[in-house]
Amino acid sequence: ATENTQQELDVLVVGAGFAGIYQLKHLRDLGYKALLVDNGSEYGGTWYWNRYPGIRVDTSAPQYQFSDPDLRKDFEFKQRFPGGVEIRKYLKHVTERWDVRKDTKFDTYIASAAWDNEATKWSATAADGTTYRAKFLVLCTGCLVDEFVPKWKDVDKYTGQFFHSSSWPRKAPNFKGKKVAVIGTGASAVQIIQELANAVDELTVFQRTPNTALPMRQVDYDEVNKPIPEDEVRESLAVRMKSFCGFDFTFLPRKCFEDTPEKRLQTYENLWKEGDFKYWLGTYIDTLFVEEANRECYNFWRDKTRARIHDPKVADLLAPMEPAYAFGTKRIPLEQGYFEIFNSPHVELVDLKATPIERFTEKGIKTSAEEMPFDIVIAATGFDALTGSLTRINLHGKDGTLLKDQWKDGVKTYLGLTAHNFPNLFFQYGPQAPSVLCNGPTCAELQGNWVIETITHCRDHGISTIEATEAAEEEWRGNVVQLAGASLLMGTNSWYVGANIPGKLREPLVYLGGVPKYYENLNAVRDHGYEGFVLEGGDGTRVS
Ligand code: NA7
Repeated sequence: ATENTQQELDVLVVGAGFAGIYQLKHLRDLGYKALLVDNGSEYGGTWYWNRYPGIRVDTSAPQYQFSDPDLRKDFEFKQRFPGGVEIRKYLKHVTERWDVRKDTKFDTYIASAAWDNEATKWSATAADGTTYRAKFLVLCTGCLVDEFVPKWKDVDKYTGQFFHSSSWPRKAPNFKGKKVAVIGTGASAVQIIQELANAVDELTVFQRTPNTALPMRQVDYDEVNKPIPEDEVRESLAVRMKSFCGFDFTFLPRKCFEDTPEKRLQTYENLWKEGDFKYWLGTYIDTLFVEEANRECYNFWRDKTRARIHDPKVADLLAPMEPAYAFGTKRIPLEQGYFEIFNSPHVELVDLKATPIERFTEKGIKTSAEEMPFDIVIAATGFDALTGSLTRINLHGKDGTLLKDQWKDGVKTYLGLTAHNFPNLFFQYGPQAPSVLCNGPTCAELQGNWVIETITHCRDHGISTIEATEAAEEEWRGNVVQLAGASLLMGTNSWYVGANIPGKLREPLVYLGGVPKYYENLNAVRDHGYEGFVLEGGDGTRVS
């Protein structure tokens, strides 16, 4: 074991998913001494940890990749929406091509990091005692990482198998002949339920809030359905900074009621047929902002979905006549035959609003209505999204304050990338950025390029520290709050507003101005000499 060893670096990058891999490759190309560390034992981040059956990306393959055309010369996705195994293969290919392994250290959890005022460096300590001293710390720690398992009474007394969707046992459980429960109906649950429905004897799904899952429209690429040709892929990647959520499509340039009812119906039908997130993020521009427009969108979804469910009582739970919340204000899962599963006699849907879980028992779950035995219980109950992976690290700022304490009365960031009191620290996919409303690779590159440019600006101008001002943070937070307040998002209990974690402050955690506006903001800050930051030279003199 290494004990108290020390490594001097220009940049320490934490987290070996898309964002971290991109950072390492490009920082190294510019001559920085950079190291990438990760708690896991391989590349992948989310795709390393999440191993449940059916795991798949809800973004189509041409969009879910880096833009570097060289990477496509000898790699081709086999499905429109690739599964976890294929994504890990892709990342293996990328990391080999970019030759990043020699500067990556796995099985390394950074539990704490502190800013050293004198040395103007970060000092990060791994669980094994190694200290990394780096001029810059870049956290690419993901936005859906810190697992949330509700504190059910007596869960420790349950003797069957129990695990969170994101901690799927590496030795896959045998589901044959088993009675299995899935708690939750978010994107993870949908994918798990679709796989387990055919593998288990009996499946019980515990639903608290209905989702509004949309048809994925998967395509297996083969001789008939050929993969998208390279020139089209290039074109589609070229437009993603112009799309609200970083895809090759965006909201329609018109409002819902600007179309006649006939035209609207046709528009909905077309989007519906295309699959992907188009019915959510490629529809009328006012859908997430205006109640009546939102309701139109919900009604079409509801009618399409109810037609797939045989029992009207089950349909009332899965796709109620009155929406449980505004359409699209919770992350919409993409599905493949999800709703039909509930027509099977061996699948049961439990409505947790009517019959909540009271406690666990030795054999299973006791709701207010009955006790139900299970061999396996899966909690697909989500994550402490956006802030969890940052606040769980003991990050000490300039004055020693922990980031989690600094944020206890509300998250404050500048540009969703930096925080006052934390010089030379950048975080990606964090709060107050497009993050979960941005295609992952798009934002890995967008934010990643900006961070790399900024670090390079400092190097080229003899700047040793760059720190956001409190005023800039206030203004950015105001901006985030205002944008979210104009939308329907704040009215829904979702992890976009921190409402899924008991005790977590309810506040907008996502920047709702869209990718193009965000991109503009980042560029403007750079072009105006890093407005909103204090930059200091090596001798402590203020550069700007
Ligand atoms: P999500 O989207 O947070 O879904 C969690 C689900 O678990 C959701 O249906 C919740 O219902 C449910 N939940 C949470 N707490 C409870 C309790 N206490 N009792 C019953 N049900 C509960 O997480 P996912 O893992 O599905 O998806 C996360 C992201 O990963 C996804 O967006 C993709 O980007 C990949 P609720 O709606 O809160 O009533």
